[in-house]
Amino acid sequence: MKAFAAVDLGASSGRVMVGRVGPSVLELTEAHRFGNEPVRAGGTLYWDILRLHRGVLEGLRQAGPVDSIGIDSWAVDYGFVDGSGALLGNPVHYRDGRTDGISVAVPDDRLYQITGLQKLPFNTIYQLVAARSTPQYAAAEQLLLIPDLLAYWLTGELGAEYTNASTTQLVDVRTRQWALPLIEELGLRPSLFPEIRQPGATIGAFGGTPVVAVGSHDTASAVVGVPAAGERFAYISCGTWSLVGLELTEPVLTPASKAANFTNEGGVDGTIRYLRNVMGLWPLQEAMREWGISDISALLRAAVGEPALKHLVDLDDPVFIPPGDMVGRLTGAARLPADTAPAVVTRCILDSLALAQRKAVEQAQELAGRAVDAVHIVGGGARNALLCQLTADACGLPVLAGPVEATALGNVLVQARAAGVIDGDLAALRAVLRQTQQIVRYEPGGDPAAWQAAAKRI
Ligand code: LRH
Repeated sequence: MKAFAAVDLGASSGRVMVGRVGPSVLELTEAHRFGNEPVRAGGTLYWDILRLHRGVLEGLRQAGPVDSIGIDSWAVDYGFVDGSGALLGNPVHYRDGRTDGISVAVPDDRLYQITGLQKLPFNTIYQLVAARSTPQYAAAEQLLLIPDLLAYWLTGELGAEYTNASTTQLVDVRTRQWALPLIEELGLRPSLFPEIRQPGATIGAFGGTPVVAVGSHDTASAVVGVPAAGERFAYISCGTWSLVGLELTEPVLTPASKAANFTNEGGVDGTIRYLRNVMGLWPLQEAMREWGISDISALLRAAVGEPALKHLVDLDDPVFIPPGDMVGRLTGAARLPADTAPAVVTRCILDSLALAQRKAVEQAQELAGRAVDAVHIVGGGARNALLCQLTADACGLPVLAGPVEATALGNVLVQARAAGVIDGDLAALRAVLRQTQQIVRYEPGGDPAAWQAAAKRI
């Protein structure tokens, strides 16, 4: 048996998990959990990066001796370091408004052909164009994405892990390297971008323990953690976001794929994560914060009793991206009074989310030319029985829910393979998940015609 520390940073909390792996064994325990609260200062929304670093150090201390350490976090955000390796300023949160209205000189079609990425206003490319004329940018030597920055602080080694680098919209989807001509064309300095490393590579050491690159984009690790057999499956990595799509071997770069805003993110083992960002549980999390409700179980029990598909909103609308007054935006979009009961708003969010997930599952199959037999839901959303059942009903497909900790498990599995404890491809890693993790099956039910009609309303 070997033990691996998985540092997993999410939008609202960070955790250090310890995964113990041996023949037919995969167990996860939480060593330490710490808050991740963005801070607004001088009108900008920042991540509290030093608090996160401290949480990582404390978590690794509590984890005790391990055979290696792997780090994953949300995508697209970065810090700059100068020539002496000092961090220049605090990393800015992707939900900050600095990219509002930012456009780049390269036409969208060409950007899609080069990078395969969906257009999201907060992609690193737009953040960099917004930052290009600042003194901080002028002083920067290297750009480090969040997991790479934390790994740098642990090991002193600079680099860019591939799966997360792919989310910047500055990596060539074919060569899997930085798209240097594009970077130059945008007036950005190619020297800012460190060498790309692949999941499984050793980055360096922290106090004698190897730090290993994993799928450092949390969604890449979550997709490794999908316990699917075969390839006829769709996945939904459901947390703050719902990342809905397929695992492919080649990107889909057709005009229809671009029009549907599907992305071709880089996955572990050279796979393509062909998916779309659906708004996920963020609107509900924000609404609960505003209502001062922390007990989601009671809220969901009340929402189950509300009439189905009565109030719907288009969760693909970017109006829901920034924080603040979520209830106002939701009730406004659903044409409900601002003081509508939380159970009604919750039902509206979950019906709308199930519908948005259905649309993405259908479009992914059509655009990639691959039919699926089941939808896997992993991440925190797998715990939400109402959402899982609604998704099964909306898609007309069985939903296989779990593991909740797919991201940390995917992180651990890649480390375990690098350490030689497990052998084989992603299918082999997933077979270990099926043997060891609890998965709940939801059969499709409900009224297909009602979902069909609802899909036309938004
Ligand atoms: C989920 C996630 C997602 C990105 C977003 C910025 O945590 O990494 O895949 O699009 O955060």
